[in-house]
Amino acid sequence: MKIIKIKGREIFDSRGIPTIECQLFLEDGSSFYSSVPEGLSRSRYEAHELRDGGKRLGGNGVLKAIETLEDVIAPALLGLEPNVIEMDQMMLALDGTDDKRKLGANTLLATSIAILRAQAFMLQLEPYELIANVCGADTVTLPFPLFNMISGSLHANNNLRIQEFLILPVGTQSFREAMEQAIMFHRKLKEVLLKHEQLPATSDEGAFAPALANDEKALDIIMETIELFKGEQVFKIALDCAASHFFDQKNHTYKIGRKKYTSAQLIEWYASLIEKYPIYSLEDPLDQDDWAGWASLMEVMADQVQVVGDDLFATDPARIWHGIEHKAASAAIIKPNQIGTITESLQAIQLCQEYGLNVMVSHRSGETNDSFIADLAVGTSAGQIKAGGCVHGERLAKYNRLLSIEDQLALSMLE
Ligand code: 2PG
Ligand code: MG
Repeated sequence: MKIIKIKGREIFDSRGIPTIECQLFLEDGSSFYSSVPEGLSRSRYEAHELRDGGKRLGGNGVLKAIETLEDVIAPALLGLEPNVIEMDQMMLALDGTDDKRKLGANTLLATSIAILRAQAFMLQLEPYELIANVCGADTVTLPFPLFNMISGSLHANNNLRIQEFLILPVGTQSFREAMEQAIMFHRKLKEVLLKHEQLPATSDEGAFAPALANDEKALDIIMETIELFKGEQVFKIALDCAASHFFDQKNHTYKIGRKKYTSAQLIEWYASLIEKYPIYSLEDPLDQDDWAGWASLMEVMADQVQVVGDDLFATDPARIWHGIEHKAASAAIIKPNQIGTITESLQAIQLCQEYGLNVMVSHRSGETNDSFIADLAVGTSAGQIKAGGCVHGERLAKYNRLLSIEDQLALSMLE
């Protein structure tokens, strides 16, 4: 079944910032939608995003990207059967740059996801099943979810330097059970925050954004909530430090409150947090270029916590490879819009899996209702996913898609 039309549309993401929606039509009249997210705390190494610039919508318009989609990409794909791997290669060749600056990672990813959906439909597969096929996998597993509960730093403009305080409902037997525990945690946390005279305002990611004095205070509030589940459910904590955003390039120091830390001092601070709180995972504990710092952090704490590279790797197989060679991390965040195509995201995941790095598929702070990352996490058996807090439709779109996939898989086991 051939592609007969590809249309782009400017829509708005969860923050009211323009983004691309792609609609791809097959000759039988069916059509497939996709839309793409945008991060706020971005890595320097992310692929280029096409934005209009100028005055309209604060320069964030994506009309140029849509023109590119319809006038440059579509003509190359029309009349062909959807095939995501082949078409990603064609688009990469059309772009021809090392950072996607010609066609834009946002344009490429929107097209790539719509092609995947059309191809899956043609083969009567779910998107996650097609991803598993492409990866040569016979089985798939649901990812373990990490739920964002408190936002700080760039995501909340408060005094917290750590960007995300996430919880993991450990020992849960299904995705649904994990989700239910997280929902209850969110409700209890709201009560605890109110008790501490904090407004229960939420951040873009659907986590709370309280005006707390410092990071330890946020951890104490999380611990107070964990205590309320004693005897019923155990929770662990994960932190996304997003340290590149409090790293001072000039002085090569990390700034937390009024204090300045060297890499070694910051590692000591993390070690003290790990000793005091049940921390399972540390994401971006150091700057995206501080490879030596990452390697020494790994030496000190790799057997105590998962060390996750997000800004460090930017979903780029070349940077992940560098990380593997230098033993810089034990896990990688995968955000397809950091790199631009599904094929490259799959390459990044496979590289991690081959060399023993854990994989955590992730949303962005600016999201749409597109739930592609849920299918990506299942189809690749990624192991972990983070898609924000327990409120806001664009976050729940991913979690709800996982609930639906979990049901489908349970049914297919019964057949
Ligand atoms: C992160 C992400 C998602 P952003 O740093 O992990 O939580 O934030 O999308 O703003 O880069
Ligand atoms: Mg991150």
